[in-house]
Amino acid sequence: MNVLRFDTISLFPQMFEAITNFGITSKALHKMSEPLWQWQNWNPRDYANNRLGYIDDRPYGGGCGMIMQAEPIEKSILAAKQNHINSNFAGSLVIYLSPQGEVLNQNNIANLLNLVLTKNLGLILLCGRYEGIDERVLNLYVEKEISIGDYVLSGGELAAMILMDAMIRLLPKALNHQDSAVLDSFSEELDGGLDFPQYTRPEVFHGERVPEVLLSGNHQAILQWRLQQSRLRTQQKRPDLFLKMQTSSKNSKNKN
Ligand code: 9D3
Repeated sequence: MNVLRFDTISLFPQMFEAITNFGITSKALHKMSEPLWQWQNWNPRDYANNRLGYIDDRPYGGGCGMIMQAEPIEKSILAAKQNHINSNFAGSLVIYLSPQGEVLNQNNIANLLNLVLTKNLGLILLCGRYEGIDERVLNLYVEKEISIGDYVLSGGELAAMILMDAMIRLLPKALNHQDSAVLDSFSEELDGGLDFPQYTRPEVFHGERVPEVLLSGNHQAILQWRLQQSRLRTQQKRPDLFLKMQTSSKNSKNKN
């Protein structure tokens, strides 16, 4: 199987230590005989057209804040693309993390993972800072625009890391227990619903007992209870999700 390859374009590569140095994403990078994913950053500052390393300038038409210039971004993208070719990838997919993008969900994350692995593409994740990036370089190179939700961040790095983390943990060998991802929140097995409640020792905590069915050893009953809890919790905590679950299960019934 092809390796999952990320090339970020960022002024702050150290931020990515949050996923390269901690948890299962770190393990999948370092503690494997073969890394499950690869990461390299390309810093626009290294492609500045001045000795001081400035890569931003004031917006035409006025306004507050600064805009990232087209040329250092272009050079970074082209360097990442060349690197993909040299590393025997079939090509690249350039994604711009931006509030104008399609909002991430478990579905489009899994689809994106499937796309890059089957087509053997390297992902280029363009992370903006300041008030944004010169539109002309975006028009030339960006193939997909992704947002992580309707709120304002100070840059694209955290959004890129969220996308990367969510993709990496879907790799078959990334989780300790291979089937952990199967019963995830939003997974097909839970009908796209939320997680069921979980318990570990002790059996009694502040007078509250672990639900009896979980101690029964009846795996059929346990699975049924968990699916029922998942539905109940989704209905109570995320009525918007619950409505979508209803319509999508009706649709799949109609198709069959
Ligand atoms: C809405 C504010 N914009 C108009 C003045 C300027 C702006 C500021 C900061 C635009 C983008 C950003 C930084 N945000 C991201 O890079 C970003 C983001 C986000 O802010 N919300 C949700 N998803 C994403 S993905 C990248």
